[in-house]
Amino acid sequence: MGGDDIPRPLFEMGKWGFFITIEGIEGSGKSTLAKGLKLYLENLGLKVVFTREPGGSSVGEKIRKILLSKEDSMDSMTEVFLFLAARRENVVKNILPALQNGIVVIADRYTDSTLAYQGYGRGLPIKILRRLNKIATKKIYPNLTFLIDIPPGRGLERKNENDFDRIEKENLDFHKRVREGYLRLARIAKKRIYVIDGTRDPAEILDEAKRVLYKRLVEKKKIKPMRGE
Ligand code: Z5A
Repeated sequence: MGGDDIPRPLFEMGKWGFFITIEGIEGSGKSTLAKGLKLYLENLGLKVVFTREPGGSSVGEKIRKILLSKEDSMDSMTEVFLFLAARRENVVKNILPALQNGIVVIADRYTDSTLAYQGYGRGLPIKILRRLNKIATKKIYPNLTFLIDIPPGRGLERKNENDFDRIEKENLDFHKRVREGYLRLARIAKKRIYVIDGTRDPAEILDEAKRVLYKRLVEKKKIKPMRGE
């Protein structure tokens, strides 16, 4: 039978929400897309929690300052543990409670960032990083991930060189490995990770993401589709 004139949220308290992550290299447009999707979902009548990593919680934001500080160098494994500590706190304090209350969570970066940057970028073993991600997240994985793909030079050009953080300051080869790593992850998790060409206009990127998200929410019975769909 047909639905209503507008898509209707079917989220309920006590039912699992929907978890969206946005990934990509620096300056790829993650925050821009996150803002657009949040507004879109709220206009559909859904409750949305936005979070970012590293950060998202009070402890996480303090860890973020340490991680991105230009002053300190850091052992690669120290870096992993700090990203994971921030993630754990974000899962426990924000992500899990929201999902348990039937809320949509949008995270600007999550587990794939660790695999792409610390795994493919720094060369740490992917298998170990996957295991550590599993522990840090209580096995809370995204329902849908948007990977915004752009060439590394393009992303860095969009930012002011003087503001580059510790990781942005890495050489171009590092950023190329991260991009390739992301694309490899997308080939492995085809169903979850949707790759978007990030070299286009932000409005076009948002439209494509909205179409994909809408379809997925209908499939997962999180919204009742419009009449005739
Ligand atoms: N990191 C890690 O190594 N391991 C981990 O596990 C995690 C993270 C979680 C912090 O990330 C660093 O931590 C990051 C990875 C590492 N390091 N690096 N390098 P972050 O997310 O805080 O910082 P970022 O990756 O550099 O993201 P950003 O600066 O927030 O960029 P963005 O969100 O992708 O882009 P934006 O802010 O939406 O847009 C940037 C600019 O481009 C802005 O002026 C926009 O107006 C413009 N823009 C956006 N879209 C477009 C399009 N389509 N065309 C033209 N211009 C655009």
